[in-house]
Amino acid sequence: MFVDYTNIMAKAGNGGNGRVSFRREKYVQQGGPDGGNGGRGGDVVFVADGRMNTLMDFKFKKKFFARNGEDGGQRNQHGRDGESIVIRVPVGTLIREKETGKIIVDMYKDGMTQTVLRGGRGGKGNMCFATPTRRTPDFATPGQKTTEHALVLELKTIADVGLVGFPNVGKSTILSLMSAARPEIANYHFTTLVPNLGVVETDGYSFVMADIPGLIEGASEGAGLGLNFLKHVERTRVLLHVVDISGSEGRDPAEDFRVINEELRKYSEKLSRCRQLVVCNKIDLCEGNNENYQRFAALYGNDYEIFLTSAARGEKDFLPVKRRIAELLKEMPAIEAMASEITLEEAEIDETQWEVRRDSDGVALVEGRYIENLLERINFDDVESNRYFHKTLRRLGIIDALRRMGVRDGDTVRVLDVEFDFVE
Ligand SMILES: Nc1nc2c(ncn2[C@@H]2O[C@H](COP(=O)(O)OP(=O)(O)OP(=O)(O)O)[C@@H](O)[C@H]2O)c(=O)[nH]1
Ligand SMILES: [Mg+2]
Repeated sequence: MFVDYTNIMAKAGNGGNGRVSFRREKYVQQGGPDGGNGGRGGDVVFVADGRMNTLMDFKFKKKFFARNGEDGGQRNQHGRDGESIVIRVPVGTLIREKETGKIIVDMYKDGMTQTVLRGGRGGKGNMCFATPTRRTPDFATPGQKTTEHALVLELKTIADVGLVGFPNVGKSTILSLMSAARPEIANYHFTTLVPNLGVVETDGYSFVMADIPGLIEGASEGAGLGLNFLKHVERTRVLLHVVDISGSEGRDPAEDFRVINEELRKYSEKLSRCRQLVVCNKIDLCEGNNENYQRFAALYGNDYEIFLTSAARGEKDFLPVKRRIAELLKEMPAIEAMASEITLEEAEIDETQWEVRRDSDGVALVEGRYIENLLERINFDDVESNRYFHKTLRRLGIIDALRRMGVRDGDTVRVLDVEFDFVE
């Protein structure tokens, strides 16, 4: 069973509560406050794992809760942080918020790690609130409580090259000759029922190739296995379109080629515009009669690069195919991640929790709980992160508010302890 779409429930850990406590020692009448802070809750972290190729495991395990932070203790003991939960998914898994369907993150790179839900902050113990004038604070703050989130996991395989074609034309055989993958190969239709991936190496360059179940006419209306699997080659940069040039099953290879392209077009504009190389396979079955091939080449030779191959004769015919693909890929832009459309934040922090003002020196300040929380998540050395930060300021209306306050291009703005130049 192949699973490429499923729901799960995830929850980061609650922050532990801060503690109220006072020192009790022999002979000490009134000890000072010694209530410790609560620990942070664990995060929910996703990792893209190149060895996985299905979301099957998630059919059985649905709940992924990180551990809560411990409450603060007496004698200045801080609560322990809750353990994070790490969820491994296949490369190419999109993680969406179920409620809105929006993409949280595209786990598009092997080894990529992404925190999707942050553990709640620990509360502060009363020892934090002692001041010269307030020696016995009898309060502490609670840990931040987190909520459960319904997430959708959707696998859209990432591969550089996708094999497409009718059933039984030799796609899986070709994958097995070009890579170390060992997909099932057999002389009947729909041998391949799930996408297979293989790493192809040539002259020190390597790329990933995906083999999917065969397509037939009407696939876009659900014939055969339908178009369900095309999403697993939708993100490829090159399609390797395989035809049985011998017509060994009584079909016309030129017509096969047209039909498959028509189905690709019906599925998606993007897929139909994808660079295609054509492999005319099973030439060994033509027994010296090249008529099919000549007709095919006459029809499509101007628009496509065509390779004549026999997978029955081993990998020999596929060495030039490998090399050509590598050449093409080297010149193409890398596969791009799908943009994140939403980040999940714990509800307790409210987007209205910010304010702008000027300090006594006239420097513009941005403050508030939302901003503190935002800053915790920003890495200013990272361009992406920086951009997100500025976008968020704009989205919340902070940029407008600063402008209304008279801040102009180039003025310094201080956000907590970070300073930056205002740009409209
Ligand atoms: N004679 C000959 N047989 C081939 C060649 N390539 C593949 N075959 C045979 O054709 C049959 C189908 O090969 P597969 O690689 O399973 O074909 P597929 O396109 O993956 O088929 P599906 O998974 O059903 O879509 C197998 O019996 C292969 O051994 C070839 O070049 N010449
Ligand atoms: Mg196959």
